[in-house]
Amino acid sequence: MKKRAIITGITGQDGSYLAELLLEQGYDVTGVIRRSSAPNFWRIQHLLDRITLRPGDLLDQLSLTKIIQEVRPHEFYNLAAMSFVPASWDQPMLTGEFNSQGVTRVLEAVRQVDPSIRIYQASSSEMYGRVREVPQTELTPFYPRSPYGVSKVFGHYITVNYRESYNMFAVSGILFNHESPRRGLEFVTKKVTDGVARIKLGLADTLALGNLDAKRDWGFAGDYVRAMWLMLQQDQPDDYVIATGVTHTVQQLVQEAFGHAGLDWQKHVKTDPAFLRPAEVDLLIGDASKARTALGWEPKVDFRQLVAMMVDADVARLSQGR
Ligand code: NAP
Ligand code: F7E
Repeated sequence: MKKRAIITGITGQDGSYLAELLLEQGYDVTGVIRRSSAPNFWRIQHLLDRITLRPGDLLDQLSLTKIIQEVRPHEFYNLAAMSFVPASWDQPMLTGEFNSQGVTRVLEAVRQVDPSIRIYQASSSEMYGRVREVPQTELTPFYPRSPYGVSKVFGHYITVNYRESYNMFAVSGILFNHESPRRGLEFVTKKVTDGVARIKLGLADTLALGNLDAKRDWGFAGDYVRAMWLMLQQDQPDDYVIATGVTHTVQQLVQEAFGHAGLDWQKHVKTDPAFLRPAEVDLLIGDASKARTALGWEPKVDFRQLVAMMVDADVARLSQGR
């Protein structure tokens, strides 16, 4: 019998890679999409003949219950969220509705239809915020620094709580920043690699950025969705940190990306206070030892390969006028 999975956030970066992985594993994949006035399928265009899309929204409990009743999945991956940290200061209430109560709605819908369905919740290294420990593990206390981080802490603990209250197989992956050519344009990696490609092709001359000193543990999204799937294949539900264990500053990212294209970053990069945040997360570096040991997971793409992959993809895309 084919396994069935539901993915919320299938139109996003991670949803698209996870759908590919589950199809390769022989799953029937259903994606939850929210209504929009125009299709937003550029990341899953190549999968549309192999997946099923159903309308639903994290704000609408009934839509979630209906999809779960009709699909009766074995696994439910909750990847949908308001995921851009700066936007969470502009819309803190909506961020909480999506990222906090949205998770409760998912858990409650699963519990009511069939509590044996396995659930993955997309937790985040942003929960560590002003870090209490270096590197960060599953046991490091949280100290979020944005409404986004705060909302994800709620999502994390409500998942733990449903596991402990109702004996559900509900797990949280605490994933550090992961990127790819499918990353949204506003995130710093993609903004930099897109900017490099534009400058290389003579389409732009400068790139404006915010804090160049922030440090992030950047990995490849394709590697990280494998960890999500592995977490749901275990005998016991548990939470895991997923990270490379290597950190770089935004400036090192910039140097690497411009260097890969044969450009001098100092001639093109400007800083603009408009991109600074009200409160910053200065340093993230994860210790994924537990996932390496228990899941047999390890990242395959390192920082240099990731940056090269993203710059090359953006140069190719923009060269074709897309
Ligand atoms: P993304 O590219 O921004 O995708 C977010 C997805 O959520 C999109 O498909 C979006 O749909 C959907 N969505 C947003 N609000 C929704 C709602 N109310 N109802 C239904 N769907 C909704 O994010 P990502 O990078 O793939 O991240 C996936 C998840 O992992 C998110 O929960 C994020 O917070 C978390 N996370 C990401 C990282 C990272 O570095 N990428 C690290 C840790 C945790 P539309 O296409 O309609 O907007
Ligand atoms: O910022 C600095 C910025 O927006 C990274 C989300 O997927 O990962 C992501 O959150 C760093 C920050 O990602 C610019 O101040 C400098 O220190 O790419 P980002 P993020 O905020 O770390 C976590 C794990 C998630 O869970 C989130 O969903 O880069 N930075 N200059 C800049 N950032 C942006 N966006 N734009 C700049 O111009």
